[in-house]
Amino acid sequence: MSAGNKRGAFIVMEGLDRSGKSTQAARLLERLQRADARVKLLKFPDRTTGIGITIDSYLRSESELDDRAIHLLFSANRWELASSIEESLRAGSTVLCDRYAFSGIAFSAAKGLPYEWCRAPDISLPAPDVTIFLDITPEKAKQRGGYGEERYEKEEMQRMVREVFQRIGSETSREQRWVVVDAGQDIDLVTEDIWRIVEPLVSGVLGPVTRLWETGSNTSIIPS
Ligand code: DGP
Repeated sequence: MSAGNKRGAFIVMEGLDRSGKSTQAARLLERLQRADARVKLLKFPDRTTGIGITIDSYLRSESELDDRAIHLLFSANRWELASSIEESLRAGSTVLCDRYAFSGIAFSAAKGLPYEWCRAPDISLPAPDVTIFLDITPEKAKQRGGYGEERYEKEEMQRMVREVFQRIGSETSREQRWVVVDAGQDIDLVTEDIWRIVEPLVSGVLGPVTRLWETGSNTSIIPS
């Protein structure tokens, strides 16, 4: 990270189940480390916290919960880590996040909950500087190993999730960039496409951390 008043970049990766997100996040982490960036990799849901353990049990179909209740728990799981994300960014670390609030909207709206209601609990979370959407057809994703092990890994569900992701992308502001990468192509080409997007951010970002979907002030969620 070069001097000046730059902070770390906040990079989010989103996509359907089996889109290759976790593999690409691991590759990107390694590359950022090789580029000498201080970097923190997070994954949502974070299944290690108290809330995360409840989410994990729900995803494995070991417990049942009302659709709205589980939606709010996914959001609370992000809020649990919001101030530590902001602190890391301010301290100059790049934060790389495997899934974020966009998954929150996509998966719950795909179940039939109203889009605006789904977005509401995540308003004011730290906003990514770029969101990389790994786009793959549900047909192609299904052909990859492991599909079908968890609650949402069904082709029809994934088709609706993809449609909501496309709506989110079309509504994302220019400042909060949404970049689509073809995740159906060769794995190394996906890695290269991602690196081209991320490389300019490795040296840090000017300006404060912004908030998701806020219309008013950019007040920090942690005291300065
Ligand atoms: P992963 O660990 O990336 O395989 O994600 C687990 C599953 O949880 C996956 O099917 C996507 C889904 N998911 C992730 N975040 C959210 C969320 O905020 N809300 C809902 N309803 N589902 C989510």
